[in-house]
Amino acid sequence: MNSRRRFLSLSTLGTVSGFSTLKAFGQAKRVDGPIVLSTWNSGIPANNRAFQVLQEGGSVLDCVEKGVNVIESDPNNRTVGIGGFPDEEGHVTLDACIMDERQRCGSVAFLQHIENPVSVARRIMEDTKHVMLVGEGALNFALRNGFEKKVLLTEKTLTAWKKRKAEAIASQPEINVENHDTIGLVARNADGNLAGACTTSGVAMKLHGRVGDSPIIGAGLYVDNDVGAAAATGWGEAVLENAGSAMVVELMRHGRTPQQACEEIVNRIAKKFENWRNIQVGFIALNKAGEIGAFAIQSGFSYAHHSGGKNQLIKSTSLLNNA
Ligand code: SD4
Repeated sequence: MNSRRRFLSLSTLGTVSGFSTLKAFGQAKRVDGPIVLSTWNSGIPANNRAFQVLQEGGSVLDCVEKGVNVIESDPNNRTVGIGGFPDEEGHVTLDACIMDERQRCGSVAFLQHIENPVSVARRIMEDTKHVMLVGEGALNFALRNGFEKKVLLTEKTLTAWKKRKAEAIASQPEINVENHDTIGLVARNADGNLAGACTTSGVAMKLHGRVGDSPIIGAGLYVDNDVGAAAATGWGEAVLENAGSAMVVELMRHGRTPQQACEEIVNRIAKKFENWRNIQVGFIALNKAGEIGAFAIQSGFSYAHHSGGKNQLIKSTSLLNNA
């Protein structure tokens, strides 16, 4: 089926499940072909891998998983997987989730010793009747399913952690780009199907046991194959309080473009979160038609967009202009 006919048939399907798909995409500027969209500078290598998976015939679920795996396995990334910054007690604890075009989702939180938490989340989604496992239960599940137990704290990260500990720097809202690298990645394959993944070690120096927005379906990530997908980065508490990613998708369902939806939810967070001027929160969004959007509270948020054969790093617009 050519892509135009494929898109039309998907739109028709959308009308079966409700009025909103046509309403949302009647005006949309349709973009053909696979699209991968992800957060921050590390989105570039993640997108490259994700796109390669699609080219090799992988599913859109494989694409989002393998894309973020690259960043989880990069010891130089301080906010995801191996090399991730520890909590205030010195433990690296990871949060991740994944969601596919069939509305299935999997999630892990407060998981230690496993390099690729998003792959554990996928196994939970595919091999159990549950969505989310946490802590020791998640670790035991991973070990039972062949994941290797690893030391995630690298020498470099340990040195940085000791310095912060000595300076008594507790977890605090961080707005600098160097402190954010959580990867949220959403994709649409050539058939028009959507999936997403999100993975992080969370905010540095968090309380032991703290879980952020990233593994929470609807907060750090949300995918609705009739509508679109969104992912969040930044101060997770503000995203959690506003069910951020689900709200972005819901606004797209009701006709907002991805850009309008991201802007509206960032504005809502700014209105409701008292300390909003001192935090960063950013969203990326992709709709079924292939349009994208991104918006953040602070300047400095970047995202990577792979479409039409090009993988580009783009500076997001923001509510505050404090570059
Ligand atoms: C969290 N949202 O744990 C994550 C942190 C993050 O870029 O996105 N950093 O709150």
